[in-house]
Amino acid sequence: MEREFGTTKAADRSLREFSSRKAFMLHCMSDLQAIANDLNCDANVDFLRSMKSKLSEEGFNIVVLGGFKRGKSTLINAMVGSGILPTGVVPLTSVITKLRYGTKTEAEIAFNDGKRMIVDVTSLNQYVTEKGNPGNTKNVAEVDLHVNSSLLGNGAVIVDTPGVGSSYERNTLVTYDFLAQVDAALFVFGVDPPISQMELEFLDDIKGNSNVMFLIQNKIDMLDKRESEEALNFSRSVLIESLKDPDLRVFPISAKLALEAKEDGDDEKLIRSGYIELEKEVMNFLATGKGEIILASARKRLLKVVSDLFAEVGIERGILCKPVVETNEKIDWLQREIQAARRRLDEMDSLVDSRVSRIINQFTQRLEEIKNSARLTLVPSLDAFLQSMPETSGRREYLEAIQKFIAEAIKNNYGPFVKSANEEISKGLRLVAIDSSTETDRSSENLMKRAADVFGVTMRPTDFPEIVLDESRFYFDHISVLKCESIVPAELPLILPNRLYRRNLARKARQVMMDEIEKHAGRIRYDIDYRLSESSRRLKSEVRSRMLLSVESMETALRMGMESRSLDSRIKDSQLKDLGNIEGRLKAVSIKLADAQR
Ligand SMILES: Nc1nc2c(ncn2[C@@H]2O[C@H](COP(=O)(O)OP(=O)(O)OP(=O)(O)O)[C@@H](O)[C@H]2O)c(=O)[nH]1
Ligand SMILES: [Mg+2]
Repeated sequence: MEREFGTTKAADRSLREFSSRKAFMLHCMSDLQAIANDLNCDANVDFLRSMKSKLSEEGFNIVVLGGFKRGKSTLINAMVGSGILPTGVVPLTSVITKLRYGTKTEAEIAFNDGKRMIVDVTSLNQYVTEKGNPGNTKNVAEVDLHVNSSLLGNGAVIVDTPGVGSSYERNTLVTYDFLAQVDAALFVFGVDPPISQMELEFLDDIKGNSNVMFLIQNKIDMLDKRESEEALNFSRSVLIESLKDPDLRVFPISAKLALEAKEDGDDEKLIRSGYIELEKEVMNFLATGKGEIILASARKRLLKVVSDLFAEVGIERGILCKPVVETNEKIDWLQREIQAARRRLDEMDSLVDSRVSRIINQFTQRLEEIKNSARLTLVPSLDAFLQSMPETSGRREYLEAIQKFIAEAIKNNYGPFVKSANEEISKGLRLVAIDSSTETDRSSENLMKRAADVFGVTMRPTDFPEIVLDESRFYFDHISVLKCESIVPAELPLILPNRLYRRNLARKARQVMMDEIEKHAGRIRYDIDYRLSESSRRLKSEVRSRMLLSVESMETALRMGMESRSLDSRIKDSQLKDLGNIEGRLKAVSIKLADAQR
């Protein structure tokens, strides 16, 4: 039998609770899907189907990052309680490896050409390690490792990344590329050395990309108690200084001891390893942060479907019960209202478009100003820097200093703008989203209330859920500052006398500085434009689909009601009974959903 790998109980609880609440929501969705199906409301059936598949895939990406050989893969092994990932003393992991839940433990290799292949975990090192797959000659895109662990079963996906800063430059790039998909990042560093400049730079680069960063000092078993306290104090103070966060927490752990403890079922050792605290914090953060948002948004969407379906039942019943002449007028009225609601949607689209282009213009204008002032100030400051360099410094040193100067100048020039643009654009977009959602929800609610009134449907105020705002749909992908290109010295003949060499290099450096100013502004402008347009497209389609759901369920009610009017009274009676039945099922789901909030 396949073995199940465990997590600690306390840490597991929060995620387990998330996963059982998620299962409950999925259950409600299936109930509603069956009801919508019985009401012939295809739009709601499709909506519920896609919502179900989205929610069942919803989980948390926990990504383990850090310098090479710090114990990232060992930590993941400790998390799932099994030495499944290859670990070792030479730089090893070279491919992104995702650990997902599976009843059977096996590895699925995805290649760059789209092919996939299942292999036994014992041959994993043939694909994910530098030794088995040097320079990724096997063209592996990533590896999905299916593991039967309760932590993964409850929705976590743990990602192992190649260590940054190893002699394999490509591995560092693989890791940078992956950062956009992170829910929680675990940053692992060691005790000896406690934390290096390279690690601080990496942290500085990635800090804007992840929701939260857990800082982990691994390998504390290599030191005695006093030494490990010293190491912890040292790295904490360096990190506070560098990340400008006086309250940051560092988790001292031994991944090696934690893994041994889990494998041997040794609780005392597990406590000693410091691992339990870390796991508890990470799981709590995920379940109460992202998890709450996912569940609350699912619940609100379901309440909206419930209210649409209630109205549908009521309208259909209204048409069936009342005399034809009386209902004809009502039907005409509702049809006109539905047309008007569709027109309001188009107006809403253009309103969102114009507000988003105003944001784009505002920021591109500010960017243009920053670029222009950089052109006036950065070259003179480069010249001043060049003048200050001592004549005695070597050519290589000279070149490196210039490159560093340009990179710093560009980062300082655009960095603060990018940071504030990210914050302000996210805020601005949120406002647009709130306004357009509120407006659409209000007009759909009004339409429904009046239709209910006209057709004599009794609806309680709670049948109209509050605004549904799905934050994840219109989030804004943050922009970042690119790395600078190097000055290529090859064009400068080395035989040039020093003074001439320097003069030529200075000229080239000025050119590179000007090019970098342009290039960065262009890239940032493109990013603002592209990402905002993407967010606005997502927002419009979200708002539209919500309104259309209400409109389409009313149209179905009208169609079904009218089709049944001409039927003989016995069939009509039986249809009315069916509608009563459906209404009862709907009530049951709405009570279940109301309970879910408690
Ligand atoms: N003493 C001690 N050794 C550890 C600990 N965690 C990991 N190691 C050792 O450190 C070495 C590197 O561990 P890995 O887990 O392969 O490190 P990694 O960060 O995944 O390395 P790359 O994939 O190459 O970036 C191995 O020899 C591990 O046994 C620990 O807590 N204590
Ligand atoms: Mg590794």
